[in-house]
Amino acid sequence: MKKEKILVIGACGQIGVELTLALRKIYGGSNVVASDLREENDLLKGTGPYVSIDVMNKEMLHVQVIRQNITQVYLLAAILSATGEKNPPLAWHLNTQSLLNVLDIAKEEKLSKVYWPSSIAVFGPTSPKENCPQQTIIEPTTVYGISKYAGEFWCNYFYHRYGVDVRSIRYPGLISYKSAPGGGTTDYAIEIYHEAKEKKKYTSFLEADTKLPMMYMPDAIRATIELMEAPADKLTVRTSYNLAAMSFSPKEIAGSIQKSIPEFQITYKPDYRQQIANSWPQSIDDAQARVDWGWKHEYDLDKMTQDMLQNI
Ligand code: VAH
Repeated sequence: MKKEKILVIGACGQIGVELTLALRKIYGGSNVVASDLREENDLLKGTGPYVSIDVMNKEMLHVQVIRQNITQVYLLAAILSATGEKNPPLAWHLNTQSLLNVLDIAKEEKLSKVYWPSSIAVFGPTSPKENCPQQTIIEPTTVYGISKYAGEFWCNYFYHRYGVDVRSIRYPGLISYKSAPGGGTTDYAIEIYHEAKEKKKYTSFLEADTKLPMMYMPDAIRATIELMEAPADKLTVRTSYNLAAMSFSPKEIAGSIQKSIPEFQITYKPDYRQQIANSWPQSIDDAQARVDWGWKHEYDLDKMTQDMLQNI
């Protein structure tokens, strides 16, 4: 069997840092090439090869895939929901063209697998708010959601038309402490832990009762690897899998923090991100992921809060 050599594009982002470290533990540091436009993240230094790649330069990317004998690509580079609304054409172009560049190269070089994250941001105000199903009315109202939903169809197309084994997960909001968040609407759920420890207070840019689907990064990393290691014939979804762990509001995460920091105070000052959050479901039905590849989350809100406050 050909030795796997993985290229992670966007390796210095919120997901990329932890996913690169997890993949290096499994495949060996030298077999996971980390790449980004940014400076190498300190946590990655000394754990494996790093190369600066612009995923929008298809020719340069293609040369690197050949030169490094890459067999799998994880494409994590994207402009997220809040940042995307500040420059919709750029967000659409980067989020879709980067995927098409990778899928084309995967087809030409017969790569063994590709991973590309989608998001629950594909759902819009006409999708069911509670237990939003894998297949339902999907009318995204952010350019991030539009680009992710379009990308899901490209993944499905390249799988069925060209046999490219590309796999995808609709991540909920992801919370982590090892690397900075990337300009999303759910970033409040990361900021709140840092400010609770440093200042014992936080002003939320979402209203108190804004309930959203969320997940702790260790669960998201494990889900990604479990999906990529699942037998191809078990997978019935080639657009992108719904994935869920928990749902909570700013008021509820504040309550969880107050169990450890009783003096912590939260106030609310909603901004433009409130409208984005209002367009998304409050909870997700991930039954298909649980059936197809045995997905099961491990972190609930209080278990995540304890781990976050211990490690920040
Ligand atoms: C965002 N963190 O807020 C991302 C995520 C479900 C939201 O995709 O844009």
